[in-house]
Amino acid sequence: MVESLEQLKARVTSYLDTHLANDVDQSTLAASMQYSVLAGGKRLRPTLTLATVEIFGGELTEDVVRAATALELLHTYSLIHDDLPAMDNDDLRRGAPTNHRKFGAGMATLAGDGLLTLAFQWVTDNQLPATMKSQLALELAKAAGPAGMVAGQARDIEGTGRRLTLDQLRYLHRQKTGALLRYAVLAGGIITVQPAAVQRLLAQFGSSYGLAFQIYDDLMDVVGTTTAMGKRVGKDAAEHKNTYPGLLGVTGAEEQLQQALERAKNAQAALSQLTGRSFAAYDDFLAYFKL
Ligand code: GRG
Repeated sequence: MVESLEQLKARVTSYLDTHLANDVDQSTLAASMQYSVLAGGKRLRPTLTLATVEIFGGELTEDVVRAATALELLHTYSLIHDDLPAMDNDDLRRGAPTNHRKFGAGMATLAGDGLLTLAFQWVTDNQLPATMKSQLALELAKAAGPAGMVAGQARDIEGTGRRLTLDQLRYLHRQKTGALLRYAVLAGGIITVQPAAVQRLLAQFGSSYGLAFQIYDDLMDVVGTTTAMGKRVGKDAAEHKNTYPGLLGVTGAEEQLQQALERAKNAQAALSQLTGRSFAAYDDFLAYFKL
């Protein structure tokens, strides 16, 4: 039986609780890394990987959970660095003071560096087959690095104060937020050794889901609350950031969100048809978007 989202999330958090400190050999650095990782968070990315593994009948062994949970380390690094004074200069994340507000910018930078590096350690330091581990590491590097999330962040910084076109903004969002979510779904296909056609559809689902996720985040910055989001809202417009509502208005952004969700649902349906399996578990992830 496929576990519920809550059960999968609990597995991820419990793995982080038990294992994170073991691999850090400096007490303040360990505290700083643990502070942000264990502050909360939806654990959406590793949960997507584990749900995908289960859909294909894979077993959630300790090695699979370790490799999947690595993505939460990497995601948390991106949040810590994004919040730094030299980037977004945010004070609140996951409902708590940001890492640099608590530990200072130097230690926060190192906590991010540590989490990014440790993510690749967890992907490769396990008993999964060597070819699987190298595939996961390659795809994760492509998603997180200068062809993916880091490039998206660079576009974001450079585009601030300039009006991007919708195509440019979509590309930025796909890189900055979409790439890691695409990897999260694809990783489940790599772990269960799916054929190329299935992996392509998984990537399509993840990519469309990721774009929807960022459009929704843009929308929540306009219509959401600080309490619900666990971070300050209303900052994007004040800082002349490029966002979907900024470019298209709230209604236009909602339409684009619906289109991205349609593409995700089409990929979900195509996956069911191609594999003969139920992808109903993805409905729980799609339920995140409430308008
Ligand atoms: C610093 C290289 C570098 C990249 C940062 C992802 C990112 C790039 C910045 C985060 C900016 C941001 C808040 C984007 C909105 C979408 C997003 C990634 C939200 C945070 O993810 P959630 O909602 O957070 O999954 P939790 O706390 O639940 O894990």
